[in-house]
Amino acid sequence: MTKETAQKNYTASNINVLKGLEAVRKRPAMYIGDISSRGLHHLVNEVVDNSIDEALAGYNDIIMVTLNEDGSVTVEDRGRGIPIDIHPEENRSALEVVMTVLHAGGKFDKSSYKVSGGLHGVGVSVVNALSEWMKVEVRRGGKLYYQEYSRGFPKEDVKEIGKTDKEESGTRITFMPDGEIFTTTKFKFDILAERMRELAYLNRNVTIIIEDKIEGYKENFHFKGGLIEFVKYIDENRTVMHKPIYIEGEKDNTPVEIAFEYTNAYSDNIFSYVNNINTQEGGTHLSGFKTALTRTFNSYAAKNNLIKNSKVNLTGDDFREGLTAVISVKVIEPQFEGQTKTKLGNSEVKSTVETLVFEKLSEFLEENPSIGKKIIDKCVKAAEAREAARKARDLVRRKNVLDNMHLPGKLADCSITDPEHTEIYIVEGDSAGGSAKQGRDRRFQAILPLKGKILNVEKAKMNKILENNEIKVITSAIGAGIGVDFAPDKARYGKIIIMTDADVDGSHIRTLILTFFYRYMKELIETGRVFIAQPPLYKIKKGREELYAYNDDERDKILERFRANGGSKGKNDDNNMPKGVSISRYKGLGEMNPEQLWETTMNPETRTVLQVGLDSAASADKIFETLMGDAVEPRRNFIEKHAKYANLDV
Ligand code: 0RA
Repeated sequence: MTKETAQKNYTASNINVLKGLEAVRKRPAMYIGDISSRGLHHLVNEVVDNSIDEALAGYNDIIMVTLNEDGSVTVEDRGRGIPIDIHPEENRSALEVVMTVLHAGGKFDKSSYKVSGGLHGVGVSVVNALSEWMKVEVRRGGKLYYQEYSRGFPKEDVKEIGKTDKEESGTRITFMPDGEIFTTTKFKFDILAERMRELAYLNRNVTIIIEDKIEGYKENFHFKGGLIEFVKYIDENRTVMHKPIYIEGEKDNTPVEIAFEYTNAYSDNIFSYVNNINTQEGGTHLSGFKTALTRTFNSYAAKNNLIKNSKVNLTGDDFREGLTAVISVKVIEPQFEGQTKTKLGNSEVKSTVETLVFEKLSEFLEENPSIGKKIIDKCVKAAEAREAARKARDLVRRKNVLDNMHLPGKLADCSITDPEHTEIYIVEGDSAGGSAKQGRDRRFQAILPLKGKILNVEKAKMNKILENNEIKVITSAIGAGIGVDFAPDKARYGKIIIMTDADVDGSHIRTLILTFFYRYMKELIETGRVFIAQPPLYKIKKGREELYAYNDDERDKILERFRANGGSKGKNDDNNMPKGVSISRYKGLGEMNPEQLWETTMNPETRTVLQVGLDSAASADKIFETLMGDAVEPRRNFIEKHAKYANLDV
């Protein structure tokens, strides 16, 4: 841009752009959730969502995501290409408007899109504002256009830089995340691939290719079977009872797609999506599906005399035991509600889904009577087991074990009772439990030491689960019931913090506890109340100065500093004494005295705790099933791939 044109173009709209981009850089978390790894990966999803929108509009069938060698990312599609003509109100290329104006997102012409995805839906301009640089290439009408930006500002006007095939169109966006904004700028292939796989299942016409040029990974996701393949993938390690049932249709302008099947599992696994967004808190589409399922199976069973011998009534829960389902709806103007804004509120969608499922499922059952009978038989068994579990639970309740009037003896409770302000540490072992009890702030911190391992709930029935002592203790300490009875509002603590040793046993115990929470107190995880304590791995001492390191990198940095100050030159080996510097490695929590434990791991002012979240509910389910379920081979593979403690334990 010459100085003259720059001045001429510097109008009110430019000032607004400036303010917009500034706002994004000032408060990035408001636009992308946070500035950690999660927010970083969100940038890619945001750009990909635009290419998915092009696909939903019917103009695109391929998306390529590339992690480049220099740390930047390229997202490329074969859509129509972002329009380049002059935008009448803004007086500059529409491309520049899309890339630099907040909420322009490309959707200024609402008629060109039916629905659009993206949780935050903030648009590509936000990604641009948070990138050190961004480059965009557009192929349209036989020409190739280009523009480049620096932290959201165009470096030059959009220019034509070449010709292309007339038939060719599309958009290619490359960006370098800004190190001034993010705590990390390193993309992880696995995290991105997980979402790309999910998107490919949800949009069966799209092929998504993701490549990591640094690590040399490449995946090509294309699932002709869409949701049918998705449920098969989710149940890969489960024993299924029949081929998936598939329902597809459109009513009141709302496309609905559902696939489901029954397995021999005890819990249900229902994943619901609105405009490709995982609605973790469910909503009207999910309740429509559940209602239809109960209604259809009840009337089918009655009509075909399949429950006349059953002594118990079938409830909605019975029709969902062992159910794996994926529900995907596209809603033009979705209203999101709930704690995490992932609950669909549009009331009309309930009857849309309900009517459609009732119609199509009835039809399916008429045509597949043997599957129908199998499912009903299973549901009857579920009802009988539920009845038996209820009796077991009543028995336990009568003995007051799950009653919070009788808190477990091992629990050292806190004095404050308002869950807003309280937290409970679930601690591995009595000796660490002892240190934690002495070190804590007893006003708001409760300590519950566990003895050894809790039961693997992935492999046990409800009545066995209720007999397990550690599970009883955890359940009564939290005081909000368990499973279908779980009432999150009754939880006695606002934060549940799992504190285990940094070794193989510790990580196993942690996984067992998390599996239990995920299956039987899921809302705790969904509402972000479960945390993992981060005890230090090393204590480094020099003279009177004592420092803690939480990983090897930190340890090396501290040693480096001591060395620079003290002129000593030693190695980082355990128990090495380089001139007055000593390192001790904590092998377990029990090695720390109460003061150290408080200082390093429990003091809210100084500690770090990891919040347990569900990035993708489907992948969380898969991980727990892989780690805790029946199949051995996939577990071994998973552990080999993700093993962290392999060299810590020798
Ligand atoms: C605005 C309008 C149109 C398409 C797009 C934006 C668009 C944006 C992105 C972002 C990544 N890939 C994209 N592809 C398209 C409609 C164009 C028309 O009507 O021709």
